[in-house]
Amino acid sequence: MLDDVTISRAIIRNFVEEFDRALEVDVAIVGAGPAGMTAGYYLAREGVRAVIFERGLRPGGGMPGGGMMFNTIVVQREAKDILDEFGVRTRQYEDDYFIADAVEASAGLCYHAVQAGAKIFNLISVEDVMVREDDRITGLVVNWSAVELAKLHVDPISIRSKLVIDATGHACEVCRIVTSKLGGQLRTPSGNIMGERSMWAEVAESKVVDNTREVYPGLIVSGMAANAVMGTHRMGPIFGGMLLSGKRAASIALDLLA
Ligand code: 48F
Repeated sequence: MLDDVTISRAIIRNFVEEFDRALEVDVAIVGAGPAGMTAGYYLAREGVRAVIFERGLRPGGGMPGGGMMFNTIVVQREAKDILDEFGVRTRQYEDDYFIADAVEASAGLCYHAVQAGAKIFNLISVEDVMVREDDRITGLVVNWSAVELAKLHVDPISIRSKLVIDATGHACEVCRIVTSKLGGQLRTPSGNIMGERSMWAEVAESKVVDNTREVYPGLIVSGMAANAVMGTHRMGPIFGGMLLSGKRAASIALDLLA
């Protein structure tokens, strides 16, 4: 016999338990795109308490859309090992170019990140950060995306974390909060968000890993957000840089936590 209220209670109780655990974590990641999910996987695999907040319903960010809705992605040779590790099948297209199904790749990243222990909370938007006296970022301020979309006047709640990773893609939303609300100086040449430049895959893909760094005390930037913050080009539907950047963000976080 199935009782409708038991189903409801199972969902509510489990969610509340998991959300309660997420209130204090080691690393809070903003954005469940390829960079955020890769970072979450490599952190959780090392036993780090990592949580990912995603505004949208479905994790994946820009990956399932491939290039202009042709749902194939391209990765370069250096990043193929990461897709292998996630069990995502690739096919060599030409020398350094490998292709994968965009939906399989998104699902693979998501599945392995969650299985490794990186809890993804979808439908939650990060609207602010938490800071203390020295302006160090000490967590996030979150609300339901539905509240944000409906522009309801409902206060958010706070998440404490030792580190935050901004993996919000082109919008680099957490870094924007730092510059607009804290008047903070980011570790960029101008101290501000430099702004992304037009498409140039070759440069963008190699720079995105270098650009992945702690840009403010307690805040690491990863993925397309790293290029937007550092004033580097965009790269379009080649995703190797996102994976390599996510892995690099995890490694920076592990060093900072040590
Ligand atoms: O945009 P997204 O896929 O970022 P990424 O991991 O990868 C970039 C590529 O998709 C593509 C590219 C590569 O060739 O240029 O654009 O760097 O994923 C970012 C995720 O963050 C979520 C957003 O919904 C998306 O799924 N996001 C953005 N802002 C917030 C957020 C926020 N304030 N709170 C919660 N989630």
